[in-house]
Order: sequence, then structure tokens, then C-alpha cells
Amino acid sequence: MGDPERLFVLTGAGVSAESGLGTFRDRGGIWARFDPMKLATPEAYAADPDEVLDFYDHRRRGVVAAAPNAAHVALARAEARLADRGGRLFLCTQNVDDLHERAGSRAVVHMHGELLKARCTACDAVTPWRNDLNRASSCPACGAAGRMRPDVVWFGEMPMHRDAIEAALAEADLFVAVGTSGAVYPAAGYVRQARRRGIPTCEINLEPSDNADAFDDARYGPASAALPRYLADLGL
Ligand code: BJW
Repeated sequence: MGDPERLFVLTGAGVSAESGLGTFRDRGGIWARFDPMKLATPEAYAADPDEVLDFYDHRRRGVVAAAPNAAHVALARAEARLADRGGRLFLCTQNVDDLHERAGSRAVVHMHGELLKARCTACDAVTPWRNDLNRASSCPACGAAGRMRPDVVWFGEMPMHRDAIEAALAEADLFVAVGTSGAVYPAAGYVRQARRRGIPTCEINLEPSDNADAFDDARYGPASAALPRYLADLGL
């Protein structure tokens, strides 16, 4: 394979695991301890907003306390190196943390939203938000109280930035997925879209993901070691 010029990278919770943020579906993961249908759906929020907001308050505190690891840093470096030689690294993350940004990545597409932002369900304004949210929290844009929710994408909701993602998939010359189980759609389907275009695909994960057979290359190991090594092999 020649040097990639248009690299599409999809990251998942495994990239932030070594920063101390829990993954979802590993043994002892978030969805092994909590029922996603009671916490990560619009119906759950409508039924019991306090429980949902408490869950995300706890997660938000974890994000604020965490620090990027070598996998985040390697991606930020690769983005800069590829830009220097006229290429582009499109970083699409399913993660709601801000560790890619804090490692220095400049253009991060958060398809499942961002936990450090809150959205007003009255006026739709999105506001940076680092503190706990509760039913007394009011919207800085319209003043409505009790209408703020985490700006994340729950099951049954439409992922964000779909047009930009589709456009980047359509022009990529290499597709790499890192630290994602391949269990959640539409992200889990991107590798097959890439394969249909005939571009090389690689997964970097602790172990084979649910859709490992869709990739034509794989590197297994912790992202903090396997990803920098893989990017170095690409000259990035
Ligand atoms: C390491 C490591 C280390 C560990 N180093 N690796 C088609 C078929 C079937 C169902 C559907 C379908 N299309 C849609 C659906 C429904 C649904 C869905 O996919 N359900 C499945 C469960 C079956 N999808 C949706 O509802 C989505 N919306 C939607 O589809 O709208 C319709 C539509 C879309 C597009 C066009 C037209 C219509 C929305 C999905 C929202 C997901 N939300 C969550 C919560 C976000 C907020 C929060 O954080 O609480 O997003 S769920 C959770 O899963 C979170 C993650 O982003 C997402 C993916 O998880 P991820 O990142 O893969 O983590 P894990 O834990 O699963 O995997 C970690 C991996 O890392 C593992 O493999 C480990 O081995 C590895 N690992 N340590 C390297 N150190």
C-alpha cells in the first residue's frame, strides 16, 4: 500500500480505556453494570430525568479528571504530519469525551455528541457544560429551566454530522477503526462501505471486534501501543 493521503479513522471507547474511562461492552463495562435502555434512550430520559442526569454527571466528572493517552497523542501527531504533506486525517469518534482535542487533534467529528456540552430541549441551543446538570439548570440562551440534557446521541436518535462522515468515507483511501466493538450502527457499517469502495481497511483493538471479518488487516493489542506503531509504519 502506498502512503495514504485521505485517512479515515473511526475511534471508540477502547481508545480512552487506558485513560481510565470505561468501555461499554467489555466484561465489567458500563452496559454490564447499567441498563442502556434505562439510561441512554430518549424514553429513559422522559421517564426518569434525574436518574439519567445523575448517570451522566458521574461520567462527566470522570471525563474532566481523565487525561489523553499515547493513542490520542499519536492520532493528533498523524493529523499534523498528514496535513504537512497535503493530505487529511478525518477523525470520526464515537466517544463523548474530549481527549482527542486535549491531545491536540484539531478537527474531531463527534458522531455520538459531546458530554461536555448540554443541549436545551426548549430552544435547541448547545452550550459548553462542565458541571453537573439537574432539573434546576437553566439554558443560557433562552432561560428555560429544567430543559437541559447532555448533548449526546442516545439509542434511537440520529447520529450527528452524517453528511460530513459520508463525504469523508467517499474520498478516503484508507479506513482504520480503533477501540470499537463494531456493535453499534451506523458506525459499525462504515468498514463495509469502505470495502465496497475497494480501499484497504484495518482494525486496531484489544481483541477481534464483532465485525473483525469485514476488515482486511488487523493489529491486536492496547491502543496506546498498537496505534502509534501502526501509524509509524505508515510514516505518520
Ligand atoms: C481496547 C482497549 C484498549 C478495550 N485498546 N482496544 C442496524 C442494525 C441493528 C441495529 C441498528 C441498526 N441501525 C441502527 C440500529 C439501532 C442502534 C444500534 O446500533 N443498536 C445496536 C446495539 C444493535 N443504533 C442507534 O440507535 C443509533 N442511531 C441510529 O441508528 O439512527 C438511525 C439512523 C442512522 C443513520 C442513518 C439513518 C438512520 C444511535 C446510536 C447511539 C449510541 N449511543 C451510545 C451512548 C452515547 C452516550 C454515552 O456515552 O452514554 O454511544 S451507546 C455506546 O456504544 C456509545 C458508544 O459510542 C457506542 C459504541 O461503543 P464502542 O465505542 O464501540 O465501545 P465498546 O465498549 O462497545 O467497545 C470497546 C472496544 O474497545 C472493545 O472491542 C474492546 O475490546 C476494545 N478495547 N480496551 C484497544 N486498551
